[in-house]
Amino acid sequence: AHSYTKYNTWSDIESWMNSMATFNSDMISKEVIGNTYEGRPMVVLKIGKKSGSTKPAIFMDCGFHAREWISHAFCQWFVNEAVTTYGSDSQMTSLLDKMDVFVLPVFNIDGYVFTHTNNRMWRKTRSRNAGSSCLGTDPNRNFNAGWCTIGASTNPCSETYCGTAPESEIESKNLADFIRKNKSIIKAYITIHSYSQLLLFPYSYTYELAADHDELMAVAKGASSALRSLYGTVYTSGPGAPTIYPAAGGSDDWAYDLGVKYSYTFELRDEGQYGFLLPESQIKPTCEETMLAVKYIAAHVQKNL
Ligand code: 0X9
Ligand code: ZN
Ligand code: ZN
Repeated sequence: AHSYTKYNTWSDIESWMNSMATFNSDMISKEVIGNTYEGRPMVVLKIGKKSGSTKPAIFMDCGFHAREWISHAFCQWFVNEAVTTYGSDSQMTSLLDKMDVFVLPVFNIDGYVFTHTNNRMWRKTRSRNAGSSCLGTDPNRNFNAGWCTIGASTNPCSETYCGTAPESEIESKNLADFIRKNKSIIKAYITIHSYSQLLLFPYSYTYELAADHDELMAVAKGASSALRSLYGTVYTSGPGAPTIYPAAGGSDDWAYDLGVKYSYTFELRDEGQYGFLLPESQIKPTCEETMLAVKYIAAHVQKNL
């Protein structure tokens, strides 16, 4: 059964999405943006007060990398917080009155299923690679942003294999198509990973500073201090290349170069004590503190519409 303080299976997340959409039909609608390699539906939940006209939106995804289970947990937490605090929390109410939030709770569904059934430490997708017995591509090396020029591998057996071309993975193509289609309304792109306690923004494919560097840094620092205010968890903010490592083909850089100015990658708890195996007892505190950072970014985006 589904629980916000557990790491849920794909099947429990799928039923949860259906019941969330059914029981909150005034706030949530479901859209399948395509299927994964193994044929599972990639569901986006659109959360917001229904309005007559098209609203500006924030896009957030979780579960790019299969083993980063706290990421998947956060998207579920966010959706629940949105619907349960709408009407009582003034910031959430204003946000969902004026904007929509698109949430893709699990991007790499095939990989996530594999981490439950076969290998808890799987990272990549599960697609076949021609001429190799190794499976999968790193979806965060598969976007059209300096694709495969740095911090990525052309070896299908590598954990950072960039694929045969940008968007060679159907999951990347489905996401990129959805964002391109909604480009005029999407004002922010947030992608949730773990671990290392970082709040990253472009660029990762180059050491050059983004045109909006100063604003992106100021918002990241504000979001990090909001996060820290709850339990003292310390985050480092900065552009990807110098802050974590240079790595091309990421969805954050791609979204930014497409024109989505507020593009952020979260690396959630912890700093390596448990790493990807973060205990379930840390789901609640991690999600509560991360909510403050995401809401900080959202408030800034909303203020600058
Ligand atoms: O390497 C990644 O894809 C991310 N770190 S993780 O440990 N979750 O794998 C960092 C992504 C930063 N952004 C880009 N490289 N574009
Ligand atoms: Zn990751
Ligand atoms: Zn809460």
